[in-house]
Amino acid sequence: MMTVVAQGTASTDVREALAADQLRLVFQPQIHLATGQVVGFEALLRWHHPQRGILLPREFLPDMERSGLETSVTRWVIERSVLQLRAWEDLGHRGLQMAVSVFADDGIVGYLQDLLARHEIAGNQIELELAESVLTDASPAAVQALQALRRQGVAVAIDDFAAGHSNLRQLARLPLDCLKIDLSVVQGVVTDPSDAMVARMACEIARALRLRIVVEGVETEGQLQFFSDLRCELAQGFFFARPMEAADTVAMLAAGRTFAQALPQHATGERHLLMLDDEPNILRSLRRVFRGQPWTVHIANTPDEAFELLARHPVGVVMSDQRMPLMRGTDFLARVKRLYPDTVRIVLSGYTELQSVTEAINEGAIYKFLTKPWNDTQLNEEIEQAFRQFEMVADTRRLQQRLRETNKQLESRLLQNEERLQREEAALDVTHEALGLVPVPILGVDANGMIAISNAAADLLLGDGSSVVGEHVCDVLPDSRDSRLGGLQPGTRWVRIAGTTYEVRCNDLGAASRGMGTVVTLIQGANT
Ligand code: G
Ligand code: MN
Repeated sequence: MMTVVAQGTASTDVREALAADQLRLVFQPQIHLATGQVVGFEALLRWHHPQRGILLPREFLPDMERSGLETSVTRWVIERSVLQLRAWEDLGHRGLQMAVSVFADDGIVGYLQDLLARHEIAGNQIELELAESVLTDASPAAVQALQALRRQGVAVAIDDFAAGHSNLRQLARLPLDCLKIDLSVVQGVVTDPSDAMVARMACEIARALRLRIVVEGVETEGQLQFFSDLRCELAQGFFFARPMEAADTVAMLAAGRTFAQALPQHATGERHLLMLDDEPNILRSLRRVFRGQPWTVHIANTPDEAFELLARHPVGVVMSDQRMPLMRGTDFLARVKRLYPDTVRIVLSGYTELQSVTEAINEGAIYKFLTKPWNDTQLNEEIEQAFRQFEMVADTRRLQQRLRETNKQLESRLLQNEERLQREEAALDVTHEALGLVPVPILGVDANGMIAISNAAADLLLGDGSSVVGEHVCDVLPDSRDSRLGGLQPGTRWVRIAGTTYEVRCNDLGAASRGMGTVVTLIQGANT
């Protein structure tokens, strides 16, 4: 039977895409932020539709789900990914990882395991990315399937984190290795204080759950700096590279696997001043004023430009015009305060509307309100003072941080000491008890001849059963046959007690311990 497709209508049946071999994978590199190394790629699915052009997954996902083809497509993606890893290996690019978004939640375990074995790819070269909803709705069987894969080294990532519907209770129980922060959050971090806060919280959650963080959709150096500062492990996005065809990945890998030169480098102790004004000639003349000053000047014409610069450089002082078409200076600075609370913020304006100035000052958003036209020398002095203010706060913060660290170290050392004391106390108790059980009378005598320790046998023999601790050794031991015992010189002598002769052995302590004094042992002897 022939299917008649009306002219102009385009099929959205993914079955056809599979049958006519119209699906393709493109690959976006993932970069290790500490080193700039390309550690692997995310495989992204595209449908080369004969009429509609290249379609993104989100454009055909609903159709795919409706026709129940998630499993077939997921298998196709997994197979192509493993084959691509094999191709890279064969070209000498070893140990690369492939992140694969999967739609189906189970049933792929055996399939993947078989592919890995057949193409000799290690489990730890595959990372499965699952949407939050897929993971949190996962059946116990699906969770077990994931665990089986993880035992083989396959990593499991939660995709688009912080923009879905996170069930934190459940998230904490899932078998996960990695958390991908959603692109929409990433793109807001340098301009939107609430996105910045969400990103920080997502990182905290990942740390608490011991998950690696992958930042996706990094487009600017500022965004990258933000996440580097948070010590995120991996990043991907247009800033580094767009998703590319397999052939282009090979060219890129052959040229070297590093993006180190693209990573931001921060030197501390430098002074950075940011100025925002909608009038380019004001910015130009301010630049002239600051020529020769020991600070780097960054200029921005719009708030967005300013936020990007703020994210890229360790700016200490921010100076803004008040009346601008996109945003009032005081509103801009209020936002800067929420993103970078330690910056020192100044308004430079020819326009002094009392209300906005008062508000900004009362909210703590600004440090000084300066007026145009300005006096060059005075302005330079104001900026110098502002930097000193910034550095003072930074120093205080550093000191507080160091204090907190020192306190933490002290606390742990105290804890260690306490544990050691407890152990020693326990050991001492045992020694005491053991001494008590020895059937030979033993005394511990201090340097003055006072008895400090006695065991049960000694008490029985010398004190009629009651403790002789505190007595003088000469009062409880009769004189020896040949000399008084008082001196307790090391050596052996003999005494008679209740008709029995005892050999008195005196040993000075301190050879093998920090003990002081003498141990006196009475050994029943035949010598008379
Ligand atoms: O499903 P997932 O969240 O992995 O989809 C990522 C999508 O985002 C891909 O289609 C990819 O092409 C796209 N993408 C990757 N990097 C960037 C980026 O830096 N900016 C934008 N806007 N999109 C990106
Ligand atoms: Mn994603």
